Amino acid sequence: QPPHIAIAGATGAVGIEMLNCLAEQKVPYSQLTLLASARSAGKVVEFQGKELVVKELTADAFEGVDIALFSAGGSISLEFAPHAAAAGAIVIDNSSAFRMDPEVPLVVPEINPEAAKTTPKGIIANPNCTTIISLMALAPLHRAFGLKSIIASSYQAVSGSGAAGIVELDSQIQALANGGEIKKEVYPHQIASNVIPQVDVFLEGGYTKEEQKMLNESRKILGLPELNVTCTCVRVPVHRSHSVSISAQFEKPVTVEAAQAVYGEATPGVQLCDDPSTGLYPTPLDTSGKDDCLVGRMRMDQVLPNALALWVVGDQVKKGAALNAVQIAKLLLE
Ligand code: 2RA
Repeated sequence: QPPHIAIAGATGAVGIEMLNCLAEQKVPYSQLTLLASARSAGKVVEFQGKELVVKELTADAFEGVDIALFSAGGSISLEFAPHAAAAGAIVIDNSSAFRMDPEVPLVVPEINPEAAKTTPKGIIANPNCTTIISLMALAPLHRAFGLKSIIASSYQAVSGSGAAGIVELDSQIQALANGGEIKKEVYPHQIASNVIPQVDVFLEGGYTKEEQKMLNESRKILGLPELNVTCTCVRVPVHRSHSVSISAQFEKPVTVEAAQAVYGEATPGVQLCDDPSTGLYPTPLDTSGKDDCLVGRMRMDQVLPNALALWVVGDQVKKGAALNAVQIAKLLLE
């Protein structure tokens, strides 16, 4: 019997993409329940030739639901995910609410699928988009050479702030072109033709929450509690794809040729895109709307011993959020 699937946060950028990925990934379902705030309840969503009416997200909205995909922010997940689990659903939560909970697996299906089998709370956490995209490039290298440390800088699309981030960038581009007022509601500084070295709030010690996620989540997903990670997360005027510049140090001797050979059939979800002699390397426009992450600019790092410098790009809304969550659902159905 195909599952009854619910999407909590169904009218947000990620929620809408979850619907799209359910169709693209041909996930079978017997019933689809779309849940959102009272403000969005009653909206009609066209999907696979049917008209679905959005219902209000309430504690008792999960009756009979088998899989509940959440992408409505941490506070909504904290309040409603336990109700969904109590109603018998497996929750796949895209927020950060449960990611570091020792009883909640943090899963990227291509990297640690086995973790999805143990769900004492009935909740599986979807990692942060920047972590997913970085580890899609690094996990195959870790399996081959043993990852020791990560030094990263991210170039993050405005879609990471939801639809509001995209609207802010587009309205500022228009304002720059037509001399209108530059509205700053989502970001502390103008984002159009600018970059902002802050994603999420600052913590003690000067890192942001986003940068700390890269450290904490990479350790949990790879099962490397001693892994060293330092990261600077930057918001850039790009619509949908995150890019990450990485210097990664390894235990075993590594060469560029051996590292490039790692990608291919055995690494679904990430492909090599790397031939500087012909100008071949990935840019955000190459991955936007696509499933795969792309890796390029691979070279021996000139500072760190036995380390590779590389560049990875991936669609933040798809593999960074919605697609990864839907792939976890597919894993549960296998
Ligand atoms: C961002 N990774 O890019 C965060 C949340 N999606 O804003």
